[in-house]
Amino acid sequence: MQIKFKRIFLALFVMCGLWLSLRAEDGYRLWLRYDKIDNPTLLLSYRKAITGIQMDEQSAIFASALNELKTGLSGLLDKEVFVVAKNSPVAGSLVAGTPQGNSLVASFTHPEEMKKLGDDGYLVITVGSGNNQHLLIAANTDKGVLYGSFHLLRLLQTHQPIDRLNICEIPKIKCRLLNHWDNLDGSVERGYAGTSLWDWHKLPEYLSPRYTDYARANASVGINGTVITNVNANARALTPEYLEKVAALATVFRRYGIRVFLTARFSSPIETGGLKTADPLDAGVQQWWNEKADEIYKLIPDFGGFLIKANSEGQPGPQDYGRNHADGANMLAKAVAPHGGIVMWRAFVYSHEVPDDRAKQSYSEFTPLDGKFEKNVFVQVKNGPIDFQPREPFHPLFGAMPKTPIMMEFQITQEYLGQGTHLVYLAPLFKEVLDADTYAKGKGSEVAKVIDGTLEDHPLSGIAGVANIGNDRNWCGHPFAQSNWYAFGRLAWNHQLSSETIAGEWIRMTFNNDAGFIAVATKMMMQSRETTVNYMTPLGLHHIMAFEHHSGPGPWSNIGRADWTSPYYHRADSLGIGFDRTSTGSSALSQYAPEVAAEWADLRTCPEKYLLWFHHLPWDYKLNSGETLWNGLISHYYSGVEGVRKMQKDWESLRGKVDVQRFEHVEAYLKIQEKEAVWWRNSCIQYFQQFSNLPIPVGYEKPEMPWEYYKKLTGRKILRF
Ligand code: GCV
Repeated sequence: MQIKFKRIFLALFVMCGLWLSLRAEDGYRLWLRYDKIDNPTLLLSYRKAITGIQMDEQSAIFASALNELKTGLSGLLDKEVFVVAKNSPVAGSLVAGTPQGNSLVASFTHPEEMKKLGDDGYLVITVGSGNNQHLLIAANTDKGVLYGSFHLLRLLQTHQPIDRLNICEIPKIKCRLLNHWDNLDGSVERGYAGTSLWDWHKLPEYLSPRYTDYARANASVGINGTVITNVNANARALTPEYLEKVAALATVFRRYGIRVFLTARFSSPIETGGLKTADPLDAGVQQWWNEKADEIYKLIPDFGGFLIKANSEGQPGPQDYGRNHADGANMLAKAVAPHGGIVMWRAFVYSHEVPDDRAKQSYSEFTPLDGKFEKNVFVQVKNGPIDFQPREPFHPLFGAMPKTPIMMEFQITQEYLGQGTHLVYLAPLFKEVLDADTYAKGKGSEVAKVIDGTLEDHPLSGIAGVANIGNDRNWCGHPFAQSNWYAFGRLAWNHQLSSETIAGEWIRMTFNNDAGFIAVATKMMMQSRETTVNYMTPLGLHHIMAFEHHSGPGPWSNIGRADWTSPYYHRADSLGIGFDRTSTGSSALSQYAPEVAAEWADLRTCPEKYLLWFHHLPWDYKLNSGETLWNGLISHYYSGVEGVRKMQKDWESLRGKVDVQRFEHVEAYLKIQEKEAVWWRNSCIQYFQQFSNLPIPVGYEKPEMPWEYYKKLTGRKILRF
């Protein structure tokens, strides 16, 4: 086993001056800004500590790490940081021997111990003693070194001490992927930050510098794969013309340890291959996919594999030929297996022709297939059983397919959470799901353990986030939406990190290290998701947004197939509101482990956040607060609006502590958010009032307009392409 590392060594100190930057910023640099450290004492100590970089080898990924260190350190320290030696025998001997003063490196210099770091893990440690101390970044692979380099830079960016480092990082999940819902025409399905980053028109010849910056940002949080095309796939993406373009992108991403994946349209053999069928059991079809895989791997030797949406929302799939999901997935899996590829087969399936509760259908279709998939197949499951709602209980498939590696699918883009203009920090949503106990193997069987593979000892483990990235100058539209990209990556690496820790890191790197600023901005972020749930879908309500665009309220939306309408989900009537999923209703609860089902079925133990998800309750039902359900619903909606107003005040208190450009950007968006929170509140409570026939309690501000007025608003409608 070869050990590769990079070494930064201590040297002289140089004086410096204070330089606080409040220059206008457009957000392009994300959390990798590397402005000069504005704390003079700290700057001096860092400058004293770090003078040069020594490395033992060269590869494309090493060059990326070196570049990042050079750019980052010279920006943060405001001085040139030299690479003083390459192929350093000194550095080599440090790792090969047992360096003094650090127990971690002592244990990890043993090859067997070093193996535990795997392909992506790394050490960032202080070795030696007295005047002969060094910072060492050690890993088994150049990718590990790259991740370690970003870690070291993060320490500096967030003003952490670096004198006695003892860091060992090993990611908990192996495949950490972004899923782009980007179409070949440049549009992005559910994208709110401009059009697609991928400029198909100019590829493969022109490689925009943004591709490198995108890869840097991903690598900085450990994301190691990207599916660059929409799950509602276009067969043309797999034609030679497009594969050449994909290969060009892959050359950029490879330098940052990122593998490229593509979505596969199941009917491709017919649409672009000229075959008569796409039946997965047909030998000609199988051969077509095998040859397609060979062709792709010739161009992209480290191609990751395919993501497939099949027999879902009108997409073609194996069921069109009387076959099942395993038949379809296995055909593709066999095609990529010889090349080391994987298949991610989505479990997001439901049909309005099936009379059963939509929340149950995916479990019903997939659990009988457990154990029937090839070894290189993941079943990719959305976090909840419906569709990326502001709050959902965890999907019942987590823990229900022990023989199959299950990949998590989160949505980073805010389709149902205010889209491009609402400040909603999603780490608390991600954590709520990851930390939920499935009881699949008794207490302590959290969703996180299902997906990191430890619950069932799966060698494959994966997590995907539907990207919120576009070609807007600041990448994600809302300046705070960048935090969701960041948080997804950090949790994919280590799902045990807290939402607060991640928010703190992101704020320090994206804005500044001022303690007062961090405290206020963290509070805003931490409360934002609950605030949004309150003004959109409190107490377990779900899927009551406008049918056409999902951006505004639409509890009245009642067009098209039943399972796309709001009344299907809220079931409000004169007797009460909510979806009965207990044994007296759809019995969806029976799909969970008995402990979970019992807790949620019993009104005394069901958390109120899931109340109307699982129960249809009378308007005068008594909540824990002592209020009636009707009054409680109203107080949640009003507190949601108040929460946004509080965010506005908090942000106002930060005026002058952040550059004007980003300050005003956020200020303007908070104004929109407040307006839309009022829109949600007024329309939902008045709409439901028709059923409850109860008054809005005194003391609350009166809705300005009747719900029919709000019904006519189209929201920030973005056409679905
Ligand atoms: C990519 C929801 C979204 C669709 C999305 C689909 C899916 O229905 O509204 O835009 O399609 O989920 O995840 O496949």
